[in-house]
Amino acid sequence: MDVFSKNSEVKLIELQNEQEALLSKRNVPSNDYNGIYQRFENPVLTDKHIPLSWKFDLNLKRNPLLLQRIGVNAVFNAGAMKFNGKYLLCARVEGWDRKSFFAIAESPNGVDNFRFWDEPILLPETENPDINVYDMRLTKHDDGYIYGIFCTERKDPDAPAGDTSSAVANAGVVRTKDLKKWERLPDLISNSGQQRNVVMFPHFVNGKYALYTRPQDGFIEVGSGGGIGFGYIKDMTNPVIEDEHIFSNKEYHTIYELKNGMGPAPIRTGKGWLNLAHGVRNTAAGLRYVLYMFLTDLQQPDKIIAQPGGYFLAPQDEERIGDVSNVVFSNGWIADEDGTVFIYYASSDTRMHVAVSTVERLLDYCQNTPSDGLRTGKSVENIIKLIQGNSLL
Ligand code: M1P
Repeated sequence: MDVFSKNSEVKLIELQNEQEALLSKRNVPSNDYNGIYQRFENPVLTDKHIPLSWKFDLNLKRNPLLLQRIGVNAVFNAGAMKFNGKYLLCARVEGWDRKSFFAIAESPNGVDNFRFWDEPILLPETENPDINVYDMRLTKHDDGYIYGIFCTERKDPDAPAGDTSSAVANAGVVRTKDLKKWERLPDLISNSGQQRNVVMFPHFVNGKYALYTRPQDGFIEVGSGGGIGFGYIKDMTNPVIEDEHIFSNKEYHTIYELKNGMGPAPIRTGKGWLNLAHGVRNTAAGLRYVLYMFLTDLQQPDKIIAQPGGYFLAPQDEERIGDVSNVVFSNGWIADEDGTVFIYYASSDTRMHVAVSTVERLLDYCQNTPSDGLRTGKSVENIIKLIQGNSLL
C-alpha cells in the first residue's frame, strides 16, 4: 500500500504553500486580560518555521521520493534585539540529533511574519569544541559590539564511567557588529564549577564590563551555589569575573525556591532597570519554570528596589505541554522608542511566543504589586487590603 498518494513535485509545492501560509499569517492579541501584558494568539516561531531547504534535498533528481534528510525538534529560548529597524530573534534551534544551535529570524513588526535568515549561525569554536550550545542573550554594549553570551556544554570529565549525560556548563562569549561575522572570545573564567544564564549588562560600570551570572555546583542542581550574581570583567578577551556576588537568591517557599536565573539584559527606564528572570520550583510532576520581574536601582543595577510577589507569567493552556513540560523561559525582549515592550518567551522548551506591554505598565506592575510576604497570612492580608480599599470606592 502506498500511503504517499501524491508525487514528489506536487507534494513539494504543497509543503511550500503550507509554509508560506504559516509564515505570513497575521498574529492577533489573545482574549486574556491582566492589564500587565497582552499575550498573542499564535506562537511566533516553531519548528514549522524552519526553511524547507534546511531539511530536504530539494533537488528531486537526487531526492526523488522527497525524504526529509535533517530534522528540527524545537525552536525556543531566543535572544532578541532590534537591528536595522527589524525585530530579530536569535533562537535556540534543537535538531533531531539533540544538538542545539543558533539561528536568526526577523520580523517587520515584532509579532508575526518571522522568517529565518538563509543559514543558521556556524559558531566559531574554542580549542575545546562545544558539544552543545544554547540560550544566547544579545546585548548591545557601549564599546560598540553586540555581545552574545550563551551556555556551552561539554562532557563532565569527572562523571563516573557509564554516566553519559552529565555535562559541565559554562558561559561562551561571542561578539559581532553585524550579526553575520562572529568573533569567539574565551569562555567565562569564574570560581564556580558551572555557570548558566550569564547575561551582559549594556554599560560599563566603573570602567569595567558588568555581567549577571548564575553560579552552580552541578549540572541540573545549583546545590549550595545558585542565585543571580553580578560581577565585573576588565577585558573581554580575558574574561575573568571579579567580585562576583549574589544579589537575588533562591528563597524558601517561593516561585524561585529551587533556582532562578536572569532573563535578557535589563531595560533602562527613568525609575530604574526593569529585569525579567525565571524562577524554578519542584513539584510532583517535575520542575516548574515561571517568569518573574524586579526593578533595580539606576546607578546600582545589582540593587533591587522593587519586586512584585509571585510570578509575572506562567505556562498556560498549550504552553504547558512540550518537550520539557510546565516551563516558560525568556532570554529576549525588545523595548521600542515609543515605550512598547515585546517580551519573547518560550513554552515547554518547544516554541516561541510574544507578549506585548509598555514600560509604563511594567513599572506600575513592579512598583505597585504587593511583594511576597513569604507566608500565607501575609498573602491573605494583601487580598483583604485590596478588598477593603475597593469598598471605599
Ligand atoms: O528545561 C528548562 C530550562 O532549563 C535550563 O535552565 P536553568 O539553567 O535555569 O535550569 C536551561 O537548559 C534552559 O535552556 C531550559 O529552557
